[in-house]
Amino acid sequence: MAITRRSFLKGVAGTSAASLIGPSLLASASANAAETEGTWKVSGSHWGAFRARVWGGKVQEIKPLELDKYPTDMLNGIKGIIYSPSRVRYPMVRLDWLKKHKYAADTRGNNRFVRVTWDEALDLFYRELERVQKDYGPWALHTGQTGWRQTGQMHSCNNHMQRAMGLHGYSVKKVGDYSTGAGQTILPYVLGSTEVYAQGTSWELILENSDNIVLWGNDPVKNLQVGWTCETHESFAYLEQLKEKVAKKEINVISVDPVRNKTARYLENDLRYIHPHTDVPFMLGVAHVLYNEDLHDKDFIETYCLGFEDFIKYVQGETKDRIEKTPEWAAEICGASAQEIRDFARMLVNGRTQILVGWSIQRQEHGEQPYWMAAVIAAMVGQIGLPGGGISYGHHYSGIGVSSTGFAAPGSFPLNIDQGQEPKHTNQDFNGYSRVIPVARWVDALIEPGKKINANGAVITLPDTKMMVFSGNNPWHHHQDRNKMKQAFKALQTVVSIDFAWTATCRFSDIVLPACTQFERNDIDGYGAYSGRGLIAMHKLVDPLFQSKTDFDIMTELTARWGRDKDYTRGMTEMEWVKSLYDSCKASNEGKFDMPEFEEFWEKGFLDFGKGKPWTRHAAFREDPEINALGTPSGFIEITSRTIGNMGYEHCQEHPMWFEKSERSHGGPGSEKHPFWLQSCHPDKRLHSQMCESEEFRATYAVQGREPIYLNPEDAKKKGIKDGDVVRVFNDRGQLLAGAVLMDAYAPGVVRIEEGAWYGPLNEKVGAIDTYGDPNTLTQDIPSSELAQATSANTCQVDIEKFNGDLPPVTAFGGPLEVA
Ligand SMILES: Nc1nc2c(c(=O)[nH]1)N[C@H]1C(S)=C(S)[C@@H](COP(=O)(O)OP(=O)(O)OC[C@H]3O[C@@H](n4cnc5c(=O)[nH]c(N)nc54)[C@H](O)[C@@H]3O)O[C@H]1N2
Ligand SMILES: Nc1nc2c(c(=O)[nH]1)N[C@H]1C(S)=C(S)[C@@H](COP(=O)(O)OP(=O)(O)OC[C@H]3O[C@@H](n4cnc5c(=O)[nH]c(N)nc54)[C@H](O)[C@@H]3O)O[C@H]1N2
Ligand SMILES: [Mo]
Repeated sequence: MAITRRSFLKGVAGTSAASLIGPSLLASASANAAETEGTWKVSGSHWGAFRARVWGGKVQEIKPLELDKYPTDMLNGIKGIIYSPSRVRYPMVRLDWLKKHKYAADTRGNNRFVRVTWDEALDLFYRELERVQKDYGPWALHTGQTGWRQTGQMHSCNNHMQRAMGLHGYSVKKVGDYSTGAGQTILPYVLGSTEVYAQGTSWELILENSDNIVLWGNDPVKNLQVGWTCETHESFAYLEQLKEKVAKKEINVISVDPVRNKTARYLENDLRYIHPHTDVPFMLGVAHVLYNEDLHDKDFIETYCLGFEDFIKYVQGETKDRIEKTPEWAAEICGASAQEIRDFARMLVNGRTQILVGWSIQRQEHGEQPYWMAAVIAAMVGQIGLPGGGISYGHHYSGIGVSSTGFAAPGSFPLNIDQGQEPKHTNQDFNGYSRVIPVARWVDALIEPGKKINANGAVITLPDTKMMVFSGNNPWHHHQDRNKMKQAFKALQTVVSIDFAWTATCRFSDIVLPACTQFERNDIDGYGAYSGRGLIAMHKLVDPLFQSKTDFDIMTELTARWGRDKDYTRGMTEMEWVKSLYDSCKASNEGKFDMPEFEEFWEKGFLDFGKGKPWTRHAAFREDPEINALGTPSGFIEITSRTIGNMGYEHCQEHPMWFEKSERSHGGPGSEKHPFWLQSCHPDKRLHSQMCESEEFRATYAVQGREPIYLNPEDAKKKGIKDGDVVRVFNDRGQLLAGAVLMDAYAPGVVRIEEGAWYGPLNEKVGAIDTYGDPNTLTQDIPSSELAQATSANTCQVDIEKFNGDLPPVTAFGGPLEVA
């Protein structure tokens, strides 16, 4: 998708011309002037380790560290983060909140802010913390949202905020996350651990032993570009070998996906297309074939599993629905033919088969079911615990599958207050409200405080939130249904955001504090989240820009307001903390890994411990299921779970089942009115909303300055839409503008807008069009089920039309409207 810089700039509003051609272009201009001058410094990031050339107080150039053989092109977006016109420059307070009475919640989001001094901003923040604790109590303050803070263990910013808040008083927290909410809740009942965050069978063993690999809703080539700590990209060496083996027909790879995704396009492997959200019917059809053709591993089920008999009655149509889950039944729903379902089932047992499941299919209504059902299929195949066989729920994430060296990574700045300390306010009376709530239910709490909901066997009472504090997360990207959020935010009295980018969350806040980026502070990070490949010294590249400060400095100054700054810092400076994290890490690896003194490490920039030893997941359990019992109630794989059955829920019962969705494409509910399924997969050229503010990098993929929507050329033709057109995407929840990109990789009826696109509402009113293209303008804010209460972002139907009106400018970028 080529797009000229001019037409890209045309779409951008809310920034002055100077800031547009501003720092990032200026930086590259001076780079030309001095191509070799300056100092090279090592640092690391979610996008990998790199060296940066710093000259004239500016970052001029970034190149991957030589250890990284498969760097992501997102490294090209980093400079644009530092020098973005969307940087938070000064402490800002919302005008109406400051000047009007009753917090002026009705105009929250109008983006009109006044500049204040650091002292004024922190005094206001402290005043509000005091007021909320005194007038209400700990239940009225919610500090629980977490997210993808930039890398670095010392400056892990959410920890800084939590520790500072903890020194003041108690507050409401969350359980679970947006990534794997449904998966991490169901799998402990089935396989005894969350599985999603567990190390998986090593790629070497998969390449050596697998005859078939199923990529189930899984796009590792796209998603392994980033890691939770500094990413090594070692997985890509294995994906490269896999590509060769696919070409030589040594391994049969099959993607089960409504989209020919980036991985399938890279590996050039087969695609088993199924309609969105119909994995469970497809899998039930497969189970029917395995059982009725006597292909399932009876010994494995007998030795390692519990509750197969009850489940198979459901498959055979002997339970209350009386429906036999034949391939013909499944074909009606999932769009694969009965023959294709039979072939797929027979393929699974033809040699060694490794099933690799992605996370998107559990970020949907009833997201627990495909996860449970995939485990049941793997159990029926009977290869769990064998190298190159069985099931994994993580091989697309943070280098899972790259063998571990056993290196113990450094710890972080403490999230909690130190032992023996107490907060200023010791009140722990939560007034009958729950002090921990499922992460994705906080907006429901704003709308229906006091409501009781079921969650994983417990009853939760949603608190009556008055104040929220956000740091290192962007809820106006990560949460669903913007118009519902706009309505809900009227219940809040005070919202505080600490960020370096003026995100939509800042726009909808009252007090905004400018943090600096990770490139403006010193830190230390593990290299390879699961492989334990080494250690990275994150050297500060430049001083904090504008009036920004490290989160550490911000919270030091805040806690000083109630005399607890020494407790917060333990009397240590930034570099003393970095060194102490290194020294504890050195101590815990004593005798195993040779680590030099801190100064030598810091000078060198990184430590490399090489490769780990190959390993097979679930092998110990397979070897001896009594001694190495799983963490499930029975110790076995629970195909039927009495514990879940006893909870008595409607949408998650005693074994995996097919439940119709509230919205579904291809003839499903809601598809007559809104025919297209909107998937909001993770972005290829961002980390969620991070890097969207990187102007030149965004221009490489934006269409007329808007976020792309990917759709099938035939669908586009029917709608009179051409490649490069601006389109309006809408449903009953909202509307947005996006730029059409036509691709055969998308099946008819399937469209994608990547999550993390910045929300740019035309104004603060409910229903206002989003001018840039945040998919969460359209998504549903409903729970997966009573079990996990997890986000269901992918259950979403929309319609599309060519936009023929006057194009409104993009309002997402460029910071607040500064009112004097
Ligand atoms: N529709 C839809 N929505 C989704 C998803 C989806 O698939 N579809 N996926 C969900 C998933 S899996 C996830 S993990 C979430 C991600 O949601 P988030 O983690 O909230 O997303 P990020 O964009 O990474 O937001 C991080 C924010 O922290 C700020 N930040 C980073 N480092 C620092 C720091 O050091 N200090 C301070 N003060 N601020 C910092 C960044 O500028 C950014 O604004 O989104 C969820 N939302
Ligand atoms: N580049 C990049 N990588 C990332 C991230 C990022 O922001 N950018 N974020 C990281 C984070 S926090 C997370 S949680 C992970 C997310 O990892 P995932 O949730 O696994 O990733 P997605 O890209 O959302 O979806 C993966 C695949 O699932 C398919 N899919 C979606 N719905 C269905 C369905 O109903 N059935 C089937 N069979 N397939 C379906 C999609 O078409 C896509 O090919 O990625 C991580 N990696
Ligand atoms: Mo995630």
